[in-house]
Amino acid sequence: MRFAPLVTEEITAALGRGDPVVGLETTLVSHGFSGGRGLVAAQESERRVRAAGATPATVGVLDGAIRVGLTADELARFAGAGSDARKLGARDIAACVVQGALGSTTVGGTLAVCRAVGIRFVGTGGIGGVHRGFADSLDVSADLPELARTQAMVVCSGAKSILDVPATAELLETLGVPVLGWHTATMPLFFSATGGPPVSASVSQAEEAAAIAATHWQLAGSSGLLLTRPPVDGVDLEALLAEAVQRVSEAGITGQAVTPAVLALVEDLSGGQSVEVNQRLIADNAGLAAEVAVAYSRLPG
Ligand code: PSU
Ligand code: MN
Repeated sequence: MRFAPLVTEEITAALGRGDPVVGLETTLVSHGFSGGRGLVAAQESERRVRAAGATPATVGVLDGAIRVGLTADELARFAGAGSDARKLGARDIAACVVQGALGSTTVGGTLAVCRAVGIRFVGTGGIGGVHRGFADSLDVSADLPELARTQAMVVCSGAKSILDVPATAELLETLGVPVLGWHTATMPLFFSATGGPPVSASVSQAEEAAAIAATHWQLAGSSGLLLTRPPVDGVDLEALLAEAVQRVSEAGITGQAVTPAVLALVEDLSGGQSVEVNQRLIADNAGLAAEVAVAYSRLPG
């Protein structure tokens, strides 16, 4: 079919054999960091996925096609475009393809593509969620409903702490999405490891997480799970985050532009400290997603 996702031969072969494949998003590459520094996180994520024995499948829209698996040069185009790239939730993908624009998929957009091609594990930094002040703006990330309807496990460091994390945790429960904590009983707060709401279950082994995913999919075949991993060397940026959210709101920035604007301001206000933590946790999460994908592929049938 003309508009079907273009999947690389390597990934097609791996999926055909039932070998582990890990989906990776591109919004963090283009919009998540300033100065093209998202490329480091993306390359390191791919390296970590391979090191754990899985195949990385980075997703984006390029030259009129949904692409699953990108070359190093193609990945660099997303980093180079920065916020000139379109930010693609699931609803934005089709228009971007047809109009031939460069588009980076969010977690939600990436999940929609993974659903179409049969990728069950995704690694990222932090998912989108319920924004602070949601009662006035009704700004709730489309990552959440996509997670609720996709048979995939997303490994992340919780929801970005620029959000209302307790409200996000409540909505995840409402949507029936299990929130597993990797060696933790509370949901990590992205930049910091502690202080979040309780997870629905704590897990300590990749095999355990894989078996929970398989069991969950027996009951709810088309629903997703979160595996949340606290950042190593996290930092408490709460005061900065609150200030950044406030300033972005005062500047009248709304909708899809909020997250990139807040992240850029946090980068500034933290003197780059947030960048290091962010880059590291993204790669660590990709590595863990690969470990669980490998364990899943070895579960006894
Ligand atoms: N976390 C980051 N950097 C990012 C994002 C999350 O540290 O760039 C991106 C992810 O792609 C996520 C998206 O899916 O932000 C959510 O955006 P929104 O809140 O507009 O739905
Ligand atoms: Mn939004």
